Amino acid sequence: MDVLQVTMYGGHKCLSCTAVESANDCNHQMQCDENELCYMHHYISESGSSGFDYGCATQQVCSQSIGTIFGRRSEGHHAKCTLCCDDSMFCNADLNCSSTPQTPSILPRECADLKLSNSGVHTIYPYGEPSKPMYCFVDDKGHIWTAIQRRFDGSVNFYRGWHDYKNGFGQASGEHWIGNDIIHAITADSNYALIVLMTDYNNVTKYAEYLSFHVDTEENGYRLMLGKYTGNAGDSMIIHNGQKFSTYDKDNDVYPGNCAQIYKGAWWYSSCVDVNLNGLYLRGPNSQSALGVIWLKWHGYDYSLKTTTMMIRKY
Ligand SMILES: [Ca+2]
Repeated sequence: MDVLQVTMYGGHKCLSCTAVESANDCNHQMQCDENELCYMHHYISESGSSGFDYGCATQQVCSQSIGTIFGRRSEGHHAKCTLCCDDSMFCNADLNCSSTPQTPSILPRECADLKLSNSGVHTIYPYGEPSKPMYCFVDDKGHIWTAIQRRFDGSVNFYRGWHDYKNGFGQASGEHWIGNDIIHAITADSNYALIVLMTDYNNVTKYAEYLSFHVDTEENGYRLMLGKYTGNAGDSMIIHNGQKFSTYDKDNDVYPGNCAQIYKGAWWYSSCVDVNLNGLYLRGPNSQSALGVIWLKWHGYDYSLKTTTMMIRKY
Protein backbone atom coordinates (compact mmCIF):
# COMPACT_ATOMS: atom_id res chain seq x y z
CA MET A 1 0.00 0.00 0.00
CA ASP A 2 1.46 3.29 -1.01
CA VAL A 3 1.91 6.03 1.52
CA LEU A 4 -0.06 8.98 0.29
CA GLN A 5 1.87 12.15 -0.24
CA VAL A 6 -0.43 14.75 1.19
CA THR A 7 0.23 18.44 1.03
CA MET A 8 -1.16 20.46 3.90
CA TYR A 9 -3.92 22.84 3.02
CA GLY A 10 -6.11 23.63 5.96
CA GLY A 11 -9.59 24.93 6.39
CA HIS A 12 -11.33 22.98 3.65
CA LYS A 13 -14.99 22.47 3.25
CA CYS A 14 -15.61 18.79 2.78
CA LEU A 15 -18.58 16.59 2.28
CA SER A 16 -19.57 15.05 5.57
CA CYS A 17 -21.79 11.98 5.60
CA THR A 18 -21.93 8.50 6.95
CA ALA A 19 -22.99 5.37 5.14
CA VAL A 20 -24.25 6.88 1.91
CA GLU A 21 -24.37 4.96 -1.35
CA SER A 22 -22.50 7.61 -3.35
CA ALA A 23 -21.24 11.18 -3.14
CA ASN A 24 -24.44 12.29 -4.85
CA ASP A 25 -26.39 11.18 -1.81
CA CYS A 26 -24.33 13.31 0.52
CA ASN A 27 -25.79 16.81 0.87
CA HIS A 28 -24.04 17.83 4.05
CA GLN A 29 -20.83 19.80 4.29
CA MET A 30 -18.55 20.74 7.12
CA GLN A 31 -15.70 23.15 7.67
CA CYS A 32 -12.48 21.35 8.43
CA ASP A 33 -9.91 22.63 10.88
CA GLU A 34 -6.71 24.18 9.64
CA ASN A 35 -4.77 20.92 9.95
CA GLU A 36 -7.38 18.71 8.31
CA LEU A 37 -8.03 17.42 4.84
CA CYS A 38 -11.05 15.85 3.18
CA TYR A 39 -11.24 12.12 3.10
CA MET A 40 -13.45 9.42 1.72
CA HIS A 41 -13.81 5.89 3.01
CA HIS A 42 -15.31 3.11 0.95
CA TYR A 43 -16.32 0.01 2.83
CA ILE A 44 -18.28 -3.16 2.42
CA SER A 45 -20.58 -3.93 5.30
CA GLU A 46 -21.08 -7.37 6.82
CA SER A 47 -24.26 -7.73 4.80
CA GLY A 48 -22.26 -7.11 1.61
CA SER A 49 -23.60 -3.68 0.80
CA SER A 50 -21.27 -0.93 -0.31
CA GLY A 51 -21.11 2.39 1.50
CA PHE A 52 -19.13 5.56 1.75
CA ASP A 53 -18.15 7.88 4.55
CA TYR A 54 -17.00 11.44 3.99
CA GLY A 55 -15.44 13.92 6.38
CA CYS A 56 -12.34 15.72 7.66
CA ALA A 57 -9.17 14.06 8.90
CA THR A 58 -5.72 15.19 9.91
CA GLN A 59 -2.77 14.98 7.59
CA GLN A 60 -1.10 12.43 9.84
CA VAL A 61 -4.18 10.28 9.70
CA CYS A 62 -4.32 10.45 5.95
CA SER A 63 -0.64 9.87 5.33
CA GLN A 64 -0.68 6.67 7.38
CA SER A 65 -3.58 5.29 5.37
CA ILE A 66 -3.04 1.80 6.75
CA GLY A 67 -5.24 0.13 9.26
CA THR A 68 -7.94 1.68 11.32
CA ILE A 69 -7.59 5.37 11.77
CA PHE A 70 -10.04 7.96 12.80
CA GLY A 71 -11.38 10.79 10.80
CA ARG A 72 -13.76 13.47 12.02
CA ARG A 73 -17.24 13.95 10.70
CA SER A 74 -19.90 16.34 11.83
CA GLU A 75 -21.97 13.45 13.13
CA GLY A 76 -19.10 12.53 15.40
CA HIS A 77 -18.56 9.02 14.09
CA HIS A 78 -15.22 7.42 13.54
CA ALA A 79 -14.27 5.91 10.25
CA LYS A 80 -11.43 4.17 8.52
CA CYS A 81 -9.64 6.62 6.26
CA THR A 82 -8.68 5.07 2.96
CA LEU A 83 -8.52 8.09 0.69
CA CYS A 84 -7.43 11.63 1.24
CA CYS A 85 -7.06 14.49 -1.08
CA ASP A 86 -5.24 17.73 -1.33
CA ASP A 87 -6.22 21.28 -2.01
CA SER A 88 -9.59 21.47 -3.67
CA MET A 89 -12.84 22.37 -2.02
CA PHE A 90 -15.17 19.44 -1.65
CA CYS A 91 -12.48 17.31 -3.20
CA ASN A 92 -13.85 14.23 -1.56
CA ALA A 93 -16.92 14.57 -3.75
CA ASP A 94 -14.81 13.86 -6.82
CA LEU A 95 -12.76 10.90 -5.72
CA ASN A 96 -13.20 7.71 -7.63
CA CYS A 97 -14.94 5.13 -5.55
CA SER A 98 -12.47 2.39 -4.80
CA SER A 99 -11.68 0.07 -1.97
CA THR A 100 -7.96 0.60 -2.44
CA PRO A 101 -6.12 3.81 -1.64
CA GLN A 102 -5.26 6.08 -4.54
CA THR A 103 -3.19 9.15 -4.79
CA PRO A 104 -5.33 12.09 -5.83
CA SER A 105 -5.50 12.43 -9.58
CA ILE A 106 -3.53 15.26 -11.13
CA LEU A 107 -5.52 17.32 -13.59
CA PRO A 108 -4.13 17.53 -17.13
CA ARG A 109 -2.68 20.98 -17.82
CA GLU A 110 -2.12 20.32 -21.51
CA CYS A 111 -2.88 17.66 -24.09
CA ALA A 112 0.36 15.74 -23.48
CA ASP A 113 -0.82 14.97 -19.93
CA LEU A 114 -3.47 12.76 -21.52
CA LYS A 115 -2.50 9.47 -23.09
CA LEU A 116 -4.03 10.00 -26.50
CA SER A 117 -3.73 8.08 -29.73
CA ASN A 118 -6.11 10.20 -31.83
CA SER A 119 -6.48 13.91 -32.43
CA GLY A 120 -9.58 15.65 -31.12
CA VAL A 121 -11.07 17.95 -28.50
CA HIS A 122 -10.33 17.15 -24.86
CA THR A 123 -10.88 18.80 -21.50
CA ILE A 124 -7.78 20.42 -20.04
CA TYR A 125 -7.18 22.33 -16.81
CA PRO A 126 -4.51 24.92 -17.63
CA TYR A 127 -4.73 26.55 -14.19
CA GLY A 128 -6.22 23.65 -12.26
CA GLU A 129 -9.81 24.85 -12.42
CA PRO A 130 -11.87 25.72 -14.35
CA SER A 131 -11.57 23.31 -17.23
CA LYS A 132 -11.18 24.35 -20.85
CA PRO A 133 -11.79 22.33 -24.00
CA MET A 134 -8.72 22.21 -26.23
CA TYR A 135 -7.85 20.64 -29.53
CA CYS A 136 -5.17 17.95 -29.14
CA PHE A 137 -3.15 16.78 -32.12
CA VAL A 138 -1.30 13.47 -32.26
CA ASP A 139 1.42 13.51 -34.93
CA ASP A 140 2.77 10.52 -36.84
CA LYS A 141 5.56 10.08 -34.28
CA GLY A 142 3.03 9.84 -31.47
CA HIS A 143 3.88 13.28 -30.07
CA ILE A 144 0.88 14.96 -28.49
CA TRP A 145 0.48 18.67 -29.19
CA THR A 146 -1.84 21.30 -27.72
CA ALA A 147 -3.30 23.56 -30.42
CA ILE A 148 -3.15 27.27 -29.63
CA GLN A 149 -4.47 28.52 -32.98
CA ARG A 150 -6.46 26.88 -35.78
CA ARG A 151 -7.86 28.34 -38.98
CA PHE A 152 -9.31 26.38 -41.86
CA ASP A 153 -12.51 27.91 -43.23
CA GLY A 154 -12.72 31.60 -42.36
CA SER A 155 -15.79 31.09 -40.16
CA VAL A 156 -14.37 33.01 -37.18
CA ASN A 157 -13.39 36.68 -37.17
CA PHE A 158 -9.79 37.04 -36.01
CA TYR A 159 -9.68 40.85 -36.17
CA ARG A 160 -10.28 41.31 -32.46
CA GLY A 161 -9.03 43.32 -29.54
CA TRP A 162 -6.74 42.70 -26.60
CA HIS A 163 -9.38 41.23 -24.31
CA ASP A 164 -10.37 38.53 -26.80
CA TYR A 165 -6.78 37.55 -27.50
CA LYS A 166 -6.06 37.50 -23.78
CA ASN A 167 -8.93 35.12 -23.00
CA GLY A 168 -9.25 33.25 -26.27
CA PHE A 169 -12.14 32.95 -28.71
CA GLY A 170 -13.79 30.50 -31.06
CA GLN A 171 -14.40 26.85 -30.25
CA ALA A 172 -11.77 24.16 -29.74
CA SER A 173 -13.54 22.07 -32.36
CA GLY A 174 -13.40 24.90 -34.90
CA GLU A 175 -11.37 27.99 -35.62
CA HIS A 176 -9.83 29.04 -32.38
CA TRP A 177 -7.36 31.18 -30.46
CA ILE A 178 -6.72 29.55 -27.13
CA GLY A 179 -5.86 32.76 -25.27
CA ASN A 180 -2.60 34.50 -24.43
CA ASP A 181 -3.00 33.96 -20.69
CA ILE A 182 -3.23 30.20 -21.19
CA ILE A 183 -0.30 30.19 -23.62
CA HIS A 184 1.74 32.03 -21.03
CA ALA A 185 0.61 29.72 -18.22
CA ILE A 186 1.47 26.54 -20.11
CA THR A 187 4.83 27.72 -21.43
CA ALA A 188 6.02 29.51 -18.29
CA ASP A 189 7.57 26.60 -16.39
CA SER A 190 9.19 24.33 -18.96
CA ASN A 191 10.72 24.36 -22.41
CA TYR A 192 8.11 24.14 -25.12
CA ALA A 193 8.38 23.66 -28.86
CA LEU A 194 6.08 25.44 -31.30
CA ILE A 195 5.10 23.93 -34.62
CA VAL A 196 3.14 25.81 -37.28
CA LEU A 197 1.44 23.60 -39.89
CA MET A 198 0.20 25.42 -42.98
CA THR A 199 -1.68 24.32 -46.07
CA ASP A 200 -2.15 26.25 -49.30
CA TYR A 201 -4.90 25.98 -51.93
CA ASN A 202 -2.97 23.28 -53.81
CA ASN A 203 -3.26 21.25 -50.60
CA VAL A 204 0.48 21.40 -50.06
CA THR A 205 1.40 21.36 -46.37
CA LYS A 206 4.55 22.90 -44.95
CA TYR A 207 5.76 23.44 -41.43
CA ALA A 208 7.94 25.62 -39.29
CA GLU A 209 9.10 24.37 -35.92
CA TYR A 210 10.81 26.32 -33.16
CA LEU A 211 12.57 24.26 -30.55
CA SER A 212 11.66 26.67 -27.82
CA PHE A 213 8.61 28.87 -27.46
CA HIS A 214 7.79 31.11 -24.55
CA VAL A 215 5.21 33.85 -24.15
CA ASP A 216 5.69 36.33 -21.32
CA THR A 217 3.06 37.73 -18.96
CA GLU A 218 0.37 40.21 -19.93
CA GLU A 219 2.27 42.80 -17.91
CA ASN A 220 5.18 42.30 -20.30
CA GLY A 221 2.95 42.40 -23.36
CA TYR A 222 3.02 38.63 -23.94
CA ARG A 223 6.49 39.06 -25.38
CA LEU A 224 7.49 36.21 -27.70
CA MET A 225 10.71 34.25 -27.30
CA LEU A 226 11.51 31.66 -29.96
CA GLY A 227 14.38 29.22 -30.23
CA LYS A 228 16.03 27.46 -33.14
CA TYR A 229 14.06 27.05 -36.36
CA THR A 230 13.64 23.86 -38.33
CA GLY A 231 11.19 23.10 -41.14
CA ASN A 232 10.42 23.58 -44.82
CA ALA A 233 8.26 26.72 -44.80
CA GLY A 234 11.19 29.06 -44.18
CA ASP A 235 11.95 30.99 -41.02
CA SER A 236 9.67 34.00 -41.33
CA MET A 237 9.34 34.60 -37.60
CA ILE A 238 12.77 36.19 -37.19
CA ILE A 239 11.45 39.76 -37.10
CA HIS A 240 8.69 38.76 -34.67
CA ASN A 241 10.94 37.06 -32.17
CA GLY A 242 11.35 39.20 -29.06
CA GLN A 243 8.35 41.39 -29.86
CA LYS A 244 5.32 42.11 -27.70
CA PHE A 245 1.84 41.13 -28.81
CA SER A 246 -0.29 43.86 -30.42
CA THR A 247 -3.98 44.18 -31.19
CA TYR A 248 -5.82 47.03 -32.87
CA ASP A 249 -6.62 48.45 -29.45
CA LYS A 250 -3.15 47.92 -27.93
CA ASP A 251 -0.18 49.00 -30.01
CA ASN A 252 2.94 47.35 -28.61
CA ASP A 253 4.80 47.24 -31.94
CA VAL A 254 7.93 49.21 -32.77
CA TYR A 255 6.44 50.90 -35.85
CA PRO A 256 5.29 54.54 -35.67
CA GLY A 257 1.81 53.48 -36.83
CA ASN A 258 -0.47 50.71 -35.55
CA CYS A 259 0.50 47.44 -37.28
CA ALA A 260 -2.56 45.53 -36.09
CA GLN A 261 -4.87 48.15 -37.56
CA ILE A 262 -2.89 48.38 -40.79
CA TYR A 263 -2.63 44.61 -41.32
CA LYS A 264 -6.00 43.68 -39.82
CA GLY A 265 -4.74 41.08 -37.40
CA ALA A 266 -3.15 40.55 -33.99
CA TRP A 267 0.41 39.33 -33.65
CA TRP A 268 3.85 39.91 -32.25
CA TYR A 269 4.24 42.73 -34.77
CA SER A 270 7.59 44.41 -35.18
CA SER A 271 7.61 47.10 -37.87
CA CYS A 272 5.46 45.31 -39.03
CA VAL A 273 4.90 41.92 -40.54
CA ASP A 274 6.41 38.83 -42.17
CA VAL A 275 3.87 36.48 -40.59
CA ASN A 276 0.20 37.37 -40.13
CA LEU A 277 -1.50 34.12 -39.21
CA ASN A 278 -4.32 36.03 -37.49
CA GLY A 279 -4.87 38.28 -40.50
CA LEU A 280 -7.88 38.35 -42.82
CA TYR A 281 -9.02 35.06 -44.34
CA LEU A 282 -8.58 36.11 -47.98
CA ARG A 283 -8.50 32.66 -49.64
CA GLY A 284 -5.35 32.40 -51.72
CA PRO A 285 -3.88 34.95 -54.15
CA ASN A 286 -5.03 38.52 -53.53
CA SER A 287 -3.90 42.11 -53.97
CA GLN A 288 -4.22 43.16 -50.33
CA SER A 289 -0.54 42.96 -49.52
CA ALA A 290 0.11 41.28 -46.14
CA LEU A 291 -3.47 41.66 -44.91
CA GLY A 292 -4.16 37.97 -45.39
CA VAL A 293 -3.00 34.87 -43.56
CA ILE A 294 0.60 35.17 -44.70
CA TRP A 295 3.89 33.37 -44.16
CA LEU A 296 6.36 35.47 -46.14
CA LYS A 297 9.02 32.88 -47.00
CA TRP A 298 6.51 30.42 -48.39
CA HIS A 299 3.92 32.36 -50.40
CA GLY A 300 4.93 35.99 -49.94
CA TYR A 301 2.70 38.91 -49.01
CA ASP A 302 -0.05 38.39 -51.60
CA TYR A 303 -1.25 34.90 -50.74
CA SER A 304 -3.58 34.00 -47.89
CA LEU A 305 -3.10 30.44 -46.66
CA LYS A 306 -5.92 27.92 -46.49
CA THR A 307 -5.19 26.33 -43.13
CA THR A 308 -2.93 27.12 -40.21
CA THR A 309 -2.43 25.26 -36.96
CA MET A 310 -0.11 26.50 -34.23
CA MET A 311 0.65 23.85 -31.62
CA ILE A 312 2.94 23.45 -28.64
CA ARG A 313 4.40 20.58 -26.67
CA LYS A 314 6.94 20.13 -23.92
CA TYR A 315 10.32 19.58 -25.46
CA1 LIG B 1 3.19 51.37 -33.18
